[in-house]
Amino acid sequence: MTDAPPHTSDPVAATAPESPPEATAGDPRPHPSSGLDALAGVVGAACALVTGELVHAVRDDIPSLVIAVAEAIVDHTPGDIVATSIETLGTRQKGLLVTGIVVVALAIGGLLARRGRRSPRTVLAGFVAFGLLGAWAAVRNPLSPTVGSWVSALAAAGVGAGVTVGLLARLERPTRLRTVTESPTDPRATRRAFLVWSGAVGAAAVTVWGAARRLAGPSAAETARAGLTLPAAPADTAAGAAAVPAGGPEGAAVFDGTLPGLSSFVTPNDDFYRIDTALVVPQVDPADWRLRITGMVDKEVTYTFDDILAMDLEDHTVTLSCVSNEVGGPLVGNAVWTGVPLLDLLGPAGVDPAATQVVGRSVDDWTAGFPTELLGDGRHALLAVGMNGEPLPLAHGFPARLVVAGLYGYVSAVKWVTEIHLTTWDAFDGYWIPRGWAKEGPMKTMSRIDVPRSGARVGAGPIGVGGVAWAPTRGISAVEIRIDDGPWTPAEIAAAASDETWVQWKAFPSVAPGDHLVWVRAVDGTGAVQPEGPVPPRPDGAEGWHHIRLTAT
Ligand SMILES: Nc1nc2c(c(=O)[nH]1)N[C@H]1C(S)=C(S)[C@@H](COP(=O)(O)O)O[C@H]1N2
Ligand SMILES: [Mo]
Repeated sequence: MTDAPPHTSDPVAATAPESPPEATAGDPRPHPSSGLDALAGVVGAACALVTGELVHAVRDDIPSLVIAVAEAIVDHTPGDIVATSIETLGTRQKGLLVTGIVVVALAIGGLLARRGRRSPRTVLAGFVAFGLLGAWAAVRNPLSPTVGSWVSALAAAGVGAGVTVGLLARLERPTRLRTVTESPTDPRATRRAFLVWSGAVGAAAVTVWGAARRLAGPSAAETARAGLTLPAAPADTAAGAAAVPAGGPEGAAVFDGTLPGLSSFVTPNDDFYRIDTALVVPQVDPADWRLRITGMVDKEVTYTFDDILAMDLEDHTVTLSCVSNEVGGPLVGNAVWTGVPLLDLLGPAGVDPAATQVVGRSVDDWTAGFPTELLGDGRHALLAVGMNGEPLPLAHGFPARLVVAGLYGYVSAVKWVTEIHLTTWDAFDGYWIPRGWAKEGPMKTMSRIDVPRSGARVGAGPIGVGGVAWAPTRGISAVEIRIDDGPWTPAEIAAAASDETWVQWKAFPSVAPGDHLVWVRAVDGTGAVQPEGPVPPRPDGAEGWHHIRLTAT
């Protein structure tokens, strides 16, 4: 088109044959770019981020810079602003955070390039600042090697600055990439060459990124887990234990399969809720894993994973719930945990009787603490290595985690645990405490309707209603349902395996045609009726009677 002779019928070419399309009248020699220099920085920043990913793919203990920055943001976000949203960060929100960081990084690259058009030093300084931030974020992670993190971050900064400066130079320099009719200094030719270069480098970055992701392969932790068979724990290992052979706990007539939509007694691992602050699941190779018992003890003791497997393992069914679970919410599950009682691990260390708090710390430096006295009250408190007959899934704490019956996860259930620290109640606050959550986290009595789903249409007459109810470690003595403002009537409850697990319940009330609300409430083992609430999850757990809406026709 630009080669078209002046007599062409193309009106644009005829009137402004030498002007780039966006040039305005009276701008005889437009600057070859305005937005274009920003593109150099965007591509440069992309190359910097990809460098970080590539290093991470080759050495998986050196964190991805994007993930490291995201984790730093999560940790430094003031608890009273977004505490709940962080604790309940789903995979989607984690993805959004990472995407946000990438977009901001690319935008900053663009701004840097615009500023640094005439001064490569500004670009370099900007990228170095970027690199320092990345390095700081990466070395914060106790799992990552300091030197490696620094090298990765500075390499990324160097690549980013180099690419940006190199591309900017394409905008200034006469080009050889031109068509015959263009002069070497023709701004259009320069611009075209710049775009070609930027596109090529950008595409290369994306390709390398894809390759880096494939290069990563399974981690040492995944490989180790796949090759691991847990020694079998003897069935029903302790008084009151709920060992669950296939089909259900001994003596417990579970309602599995009797009412479609009802939660199974044991929650399959793949369906078990997951909550943690980790943006990528920590990959802990059991060969390198250690559990240290520290603090107010006669002597520090360190266990290897093999030490743990050689001890007497026990199976206990324990219901775990997140303090952030709303009334009727999904952040609760029931699993058979295989592990070693905490008391067995603490014994050889000799706990100072003045210690009043047990603090668990994870490889990613997350902490939770609970009163030492709970270890002696008969509840099961385990270092768990197995979940429902398998090694712990990576997302649920492989190779080992804590499980303490009757406590919300945020004060007890440390995943990827690596240290148990004995201290006093006042000397230390776990991760969520300064972020606005209660220091003590006993689980409240709660019940949930699983079926029918709220909004369901059912036939008038008798209908099946069912769900689960839990109050570890008090147990559930009754579950009652109510239609609209009618009387509370008892539901059938499955025989409880122990007071530490949820129970399934079901009822077959008759409903008249029309819209109805169905309510549930539980009575715990002490006879206390579940409070009506409603109380929000923060600071110490939701309260309230769950209800659903249905239409009978
Ligand atoms: N290392 C680590 N452990 C953690 C957390 C965490 O953020 N990091 N979150 C806790 C919280 S708030 C809950 S509710 C439980 C959830 O355990 P799950 O993901 O296996 O269901 O893990 C606990 N253990
Ligand atoms: Mo939680």
